[in-house]
Amino acid sequence: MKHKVLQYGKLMPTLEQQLAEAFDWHRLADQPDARAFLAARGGEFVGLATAGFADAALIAALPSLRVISSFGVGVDGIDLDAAARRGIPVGNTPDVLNDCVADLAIGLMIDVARGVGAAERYLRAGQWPQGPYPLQRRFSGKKLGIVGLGRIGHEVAKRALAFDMDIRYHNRRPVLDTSMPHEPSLVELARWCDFLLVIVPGGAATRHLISEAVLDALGPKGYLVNVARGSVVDEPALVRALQGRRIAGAALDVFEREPQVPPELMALDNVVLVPHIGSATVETRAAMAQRVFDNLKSFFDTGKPISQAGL
Ligand code: A2R
Repeated sequence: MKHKVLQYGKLMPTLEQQLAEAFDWHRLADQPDARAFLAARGGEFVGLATAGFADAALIAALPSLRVISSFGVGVDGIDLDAAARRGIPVGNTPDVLNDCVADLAIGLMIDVARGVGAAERYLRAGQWPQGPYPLQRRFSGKKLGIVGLGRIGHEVAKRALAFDMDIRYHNRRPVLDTSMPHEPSLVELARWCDFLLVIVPGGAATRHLISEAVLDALGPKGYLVNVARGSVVDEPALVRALQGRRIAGAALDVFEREPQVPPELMALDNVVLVPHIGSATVETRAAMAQRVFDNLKSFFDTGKPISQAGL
C-alpha cells in the first residue's frame, strides 16, 4: 500500500509527478474547502510535502503525520517546535543550493558597488550621449563581513577570496576549521567591513539582527547585502539609513513581506532589488525538488530523511 502524502503549497510539476507516482498523493489546494477536508481526512496522512510552510494548526490537523519534507534550506516557515513535540523530522534541501545562492551574493555585491543595473537603466534611458555614467566603487580587494559563515557563507567566502577580499565573519560560535577571523560583535564587524553580507537562517532568533545600530556602524561607505531572509533586517531602519545616505547602498534578494517590496525602497537609486531568486536556477531548483522527494522516500525506507533541519 502506498504511503499517504499531502502537499501544501505550490511545488514544481516534475516533483508533483514523482509524488503522484510513488505515493497516495493529494494536494490541499485541490480541495474546495481545505478546513473541512483536513477535519474529515487529515488523520489519513503520514507525510507532508510543503513549499516551506507548516504552522502548528496544520501539523495538529494531521494527527498521523510522521514526516515533513520542505522545499528550501530555510525552515523558518515551519513550526519546528510543534513538529519536534510529536517527534516528526523535518526534511529540507541544504547544500544543493549553496553555489547558486553564493553566486548571486557575489553578483549583488558587484552590482551594488559598480552600479551594473543602474548603469544599464541609464543607457536604456538614452542618457549616455549626454555624458558618461558617474564613477562608482571598486569591489575587488575590499573588506567583506559575513554574517553567518555556514554552508552558503563558506561558498561566498571561497568566491570572495578570488576577488582578493579581506574576510571576517560573525557567528554565535567561532567556526573551528577556518583561519578567517571571527568577530564576536556584529556591530564591530559592520564597522570594519565595506560589504556586510547576511546569510543566517530566518526566524525569531535572528529577527532584526541587522538593526539601526548595525547599519550606523556600517556607515556611509558600507553596503548591506541580504540573501538570507527579509526578517533578519529591520526594513524600516534600512529605508531610513538609505534615504539619509547613512549607508552607501543595499542589495536585497529578500524582504520582510514578500512579494511586497516597500515603495520607499523602489524609489531609491542606491539599492539593487531582486525577487528572492537566490536558488532560482533550473539546475538548482531541480536538485531541490529531487531532495524533497528523496527525503520522503528515504524516511519511509529507512526512518530518516537524507537531510533534516537542525541536524
Ligand atoms: O551561530 P552559529 O555558530 O550557529 O552559526 C550559524 C549562523 N547563525 C548565526 N550567526 C549569528 N547570529 C545568529 N543568531 C545566528 N544564527 C545562526 O548562521 C551558521 O554559521 C550560519 C547558518 O549556516 P547553515 O546552518 O549552514 O545554513 P545555510 O545552509 O548556509 O543557509 C543559511 C540560510 C537559510 O536558513 C535560508 O534562510 C537562507 O540561508 O537561504
